[in-house]
Amino acid sequence: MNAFQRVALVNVRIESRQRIPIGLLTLAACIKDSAQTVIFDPDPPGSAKETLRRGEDEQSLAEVAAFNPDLIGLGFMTQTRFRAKQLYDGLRRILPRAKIILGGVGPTVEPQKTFDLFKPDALVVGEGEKALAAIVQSGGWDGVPGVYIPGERFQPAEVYQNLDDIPLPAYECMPDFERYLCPPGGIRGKWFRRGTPMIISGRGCPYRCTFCSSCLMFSRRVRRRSVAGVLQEIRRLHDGYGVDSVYFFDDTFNVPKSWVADFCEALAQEPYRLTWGCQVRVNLFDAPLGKLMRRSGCVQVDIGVESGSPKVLKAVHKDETVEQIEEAFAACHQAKIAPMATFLVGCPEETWEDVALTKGLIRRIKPSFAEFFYLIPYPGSELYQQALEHGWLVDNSYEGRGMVDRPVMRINFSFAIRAFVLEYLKTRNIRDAMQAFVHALRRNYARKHYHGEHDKG
Ligand code: B12
Ligand code: SF4
Repeated sequence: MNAFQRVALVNVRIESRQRIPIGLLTLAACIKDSAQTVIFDPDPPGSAKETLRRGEDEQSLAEVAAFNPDLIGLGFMTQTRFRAKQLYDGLRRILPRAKIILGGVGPTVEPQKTFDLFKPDALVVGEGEKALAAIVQSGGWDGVPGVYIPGERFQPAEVYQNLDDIPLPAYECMPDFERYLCPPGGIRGKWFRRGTPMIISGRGCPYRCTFCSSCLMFSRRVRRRSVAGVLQEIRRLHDGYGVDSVYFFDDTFNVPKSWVADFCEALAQEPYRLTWGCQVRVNLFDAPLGKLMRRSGCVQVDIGVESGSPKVLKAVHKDETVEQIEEAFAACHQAKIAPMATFLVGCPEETWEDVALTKGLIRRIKPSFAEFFYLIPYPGSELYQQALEHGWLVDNSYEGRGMVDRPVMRINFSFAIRAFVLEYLKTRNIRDAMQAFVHALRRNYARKHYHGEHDKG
């Protein structure tokens, strides 16, 4: 086969909010010297109405078709798979001669299922830089490590051991990159004239939270970029695009702590002023580090607290204690960094007593912002295996934002099962019964919360 000449990388997004697709930008950087490369980021349909959806997608698809690629790469997560399929079918229809390959977290954690659903020309498991470069240069995928072929022995993708060897994200491959720089940016409570682009300063996490599948992509071994390399990326955003804020989307920015200290020292010496945020683990965060971060421009840290119950923290293998959580939030307040806390509801073994412990913790740690999520067992995570083994899943569709708005696992509350049975007896319809089940969970959750608060007042 000849090398591919024109490559379209297509981002799969279900949120209307645009964040730079750093994975595709990095892939583009690795192939742009071998092939003309353009990244497309179609907006999700704004309305559920079929006609409108088709109309909107036709426009996005026509833009890809106008570029006339001979290779199309689609990247997606489990939760965006349904949207990926819509785009895939459309692209197959309007560009029947183009080859289409799939990659990203979704295909990586469930390669066979994804292959069966899409029937793509090829599917890449794991980090895609080296695999995609080899595919583009050779014009095919035979023998390329990382390419998954059903029934054949899988050879894992080759990865960059030194992340500094990966070229910087190719913003120039996105004709409309400016739209990601639209105010107000991505740090809560702040307004930035030029948005808040995201940076990844390392890959891999040594921890083993049961709800996380990150290690399947990046392994448990931490690889950090050099401080100089990260500063180079920031300088390019600052000097080239006028950016004055960034958000580090690393799984865990403060692993190891010493890297963060070096980074803050170096950033503070830079001629520009940068405002930034990141995600941290509490067991590796303290007041001296917080102050150092604040001095170099950090104004917000996101912390996955998950629960105030030691039992629940243990059940999800968080490897953190309630005391460490309290100390870390105190350190944030002392350093004048706004801590954002996220919590999980519906963890295995969680009871109302555990929820009460979480509420108590929230009152003590006083997060500046807080978000609550139902625990979702993503394929690839240990929790997913547990959920399958115990029959906890009540919704296995993984379709869209809906997944975060309702519990998808059976929670230990028998009233919901009762609602399910009653509805089923009434309608003989599993779907309706399922709906009654989740509504009962939500109603009960709201009721208990309301009464809990009310009783105390
Ligand atoms: C930043 C981020 C977001 C951003 C958006 C990112 C974006 N613009 O793409 C936001 C905040 C919007 C987000 C939202 C969600 N996210 Co998120 N997110 C991340 C995070 C922290 C970093 C992603 C990233 O940029 N990584 C760095 C780049 C280099 O890696 P990458 O994108 O995976 O790309 C590499 C490979 O995947 C591959 N690749 C990717 N695409 C393609 C395409 C081709 C053709 C090929 C060959 C290869 C390839 O090559 C790339 C380079 O090595 C990851 C965790 C993580 N460590 O990755 C979670 C993660 C991807 N998110 C996750 C989840 C669950 C979500 C949500 C569903 C959360 C929710 N419940 O609402 C939503 C989905 C909403 C949506 N997409 O519309 C899960 C996915 C689990 C799963 N099984 O799918 C992850 C893994 C977190 C976790 N630890 O569990 N997320
Ligand atoms: S949730 Fe975060 S800390 Fe836990 S294993 Fe995943 S990446 Fe690591």
